[in-house]
Amino acid sequence: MLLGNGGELEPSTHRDQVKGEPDSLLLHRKVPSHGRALRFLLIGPYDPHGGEYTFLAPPLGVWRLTGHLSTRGVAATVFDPNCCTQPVLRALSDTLRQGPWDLVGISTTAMTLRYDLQLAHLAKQLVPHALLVAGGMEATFNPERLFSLAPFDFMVLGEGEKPLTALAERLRTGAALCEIPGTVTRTREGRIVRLRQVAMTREELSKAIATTPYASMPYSMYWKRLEEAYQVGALPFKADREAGLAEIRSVRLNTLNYCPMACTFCSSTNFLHEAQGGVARVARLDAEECLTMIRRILDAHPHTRTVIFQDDIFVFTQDRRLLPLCEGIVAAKGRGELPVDLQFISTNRIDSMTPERLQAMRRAGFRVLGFGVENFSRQVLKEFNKGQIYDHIEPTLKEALKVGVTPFLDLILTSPRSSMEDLAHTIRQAFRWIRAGCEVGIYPYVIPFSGAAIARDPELEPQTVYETITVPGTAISWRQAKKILPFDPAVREAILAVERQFEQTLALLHSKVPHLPSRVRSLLWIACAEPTLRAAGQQMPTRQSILTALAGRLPPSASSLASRVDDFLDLPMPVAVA
Ligand code: B12
Ligand code: SF4
Repeated sequence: MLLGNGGELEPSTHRDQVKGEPDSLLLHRKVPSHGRALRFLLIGPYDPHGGEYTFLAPPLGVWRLTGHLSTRGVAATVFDPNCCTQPVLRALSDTLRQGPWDLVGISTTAMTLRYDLQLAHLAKQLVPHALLVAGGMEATFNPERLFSLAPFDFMVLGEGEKPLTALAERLRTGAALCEIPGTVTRTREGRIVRLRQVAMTREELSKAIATTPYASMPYSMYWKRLEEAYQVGALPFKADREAGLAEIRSVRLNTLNYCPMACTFCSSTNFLHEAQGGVARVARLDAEECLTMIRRILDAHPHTRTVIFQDDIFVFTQDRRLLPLCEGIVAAKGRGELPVDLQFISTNRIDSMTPERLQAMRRAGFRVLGFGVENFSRQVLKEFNKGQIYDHIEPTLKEALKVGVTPFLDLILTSPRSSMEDLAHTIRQAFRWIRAGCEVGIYPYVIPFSGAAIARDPELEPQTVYETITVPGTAISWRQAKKILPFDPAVREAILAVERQFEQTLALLHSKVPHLPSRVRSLLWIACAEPTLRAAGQQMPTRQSILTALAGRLPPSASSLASRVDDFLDLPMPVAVA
């Protein structure tokens, strides 16, 4: 190991070594636990750039697994690479040396994969006798690739609770480590064997969520770091400081197993289907169970200001849970069981919102409601398999703003078949709704995550841009799909130009402002899109109105930067329109 020497990994030769493995008998011999309690180390997805682009939080998936495993007599520990007090590789090495470990589990997502694999290689080097297991998104959708990139013994498909319990039982009894539903193994001949598992039932899910060890999760460490990074204490107005704290002091609660809406760009909608090899049943907590979990979170973290419901969609069109839950929250606040100013955030189907539901949510303390609007063009929404939401966007946003809830809209500016009009319309609408009081998060194009329908569409192959990804500290690399660009060459050029300008200008702002919330970033997207789209003959809001809105949302110390944005944009020459 070269840890003392820049923290790099030795070039790995393990890929060749594991080629003939894992044979169930070899695995079986690998981990004698000698009658002591089994020890599993579970590592969350590793995002060294986190915090700037995402709101960091403890990795809920692996924490839930440790809670579940502890009810099965396994001493499971979380290693959270995003919350280390020393360099990550050193911190992990120290933890690995505090073994013995019987199993090291790595959680994977597409965007964090290179770093997740870096940690996997390190684990194999330092604790070669522990079983090395991958779980999460990439392990489920792409086990072949993962076996070829790192010396894993097993992949887990979908929910980790049952497969890890089965592995623990076999390790404890010395039984062969084979034929475990929900795992993928590689035979001696290199053949990949998938054994599907049925998704957890409602009762199983409810028990798993109930075991989440909130009291052990280091939320306060995350809050402290975020408060420092965002310089909340230095904000001049109390209202801004309070808003900053409400945003930061949040705890995440997951009450649903998956969202069945099947948007074409979404991978998580297919996660449990992939694991099961068929359509999985939707399962979620009922209102009473949600309230119990909220009380438990507040007991564990009394300074919590906001509970974020982590579910992909929190409110269904046919929803019998929402109103009783909101009433239950109001009553619990009234009885003093929950702080009166406790707030909530959730992500919802925009077509499931009614004035009655919005009012009930407002009364209960829902402050921000996320809506996956994605795009304001009906055609693009149809392409995303989301056409049914189109007619609900305008009335729901108006109603939400009227009752005093802030809608947060996620937007993808272009689809593969977007026209210039679609793009311009979405920019205009984004600006309109930001000015009306909505928050907006903007992505320029579709990222083809493994598992998403759009990533498997052969027609889109020519539009897909790949990049070569390398596992840091190794020579191991692969080609990963990075973006799907529009077919129309003019739209493609436009969105790439806008993206370039956004990145340049963002770098300027970042040098002056520690934290740029999504409302600033989205206005920056609009400021960068306006000249390009105007040059393409599209109607746009005036430059001045965009820059004024941007200046109004930058912190006072940086508001003068807005007028300098133009200096940093490589503005195109206007095109004469006949
Ligand atoms: C909440 C969330 C976040 C939050 C908080 C994440 C956190 N720290 O908990 C924030 C905003 C910080 C976030 C950030 C990012 N996220 Co995110 N996020 C989610 C979301 C909506 C829910 C995740 C969740 O908590 N699920 C509930 C828990 C209980 O389930 P779970 O994590 O899946 O874990 C279970 C199984 O997967 C499995 N499992 C997981 N890990 C392991 C490990 C082992 C060893 C085993 C055996 C099993 C196992 O067992 C667990 C229990 O059953 C998902 C969508 C989704 N529905 O999954 C996207 C999602 C996971 N995120 C995604 C992405 C891309 C990111 C970012 C990379 C974005 C970015 N550009 O920065 C970052 C990565 C940051 C990081 N360090 O992890 C993508 C991943 C795409 C993909 N196919 O890989 C998803 C699927 C959303 C999407 N479709 O685009 N995210
Ligand atoms: S609504 Fe959201 S979570 Fe559900 S399928 Fe669409 S993008 Fe995925």
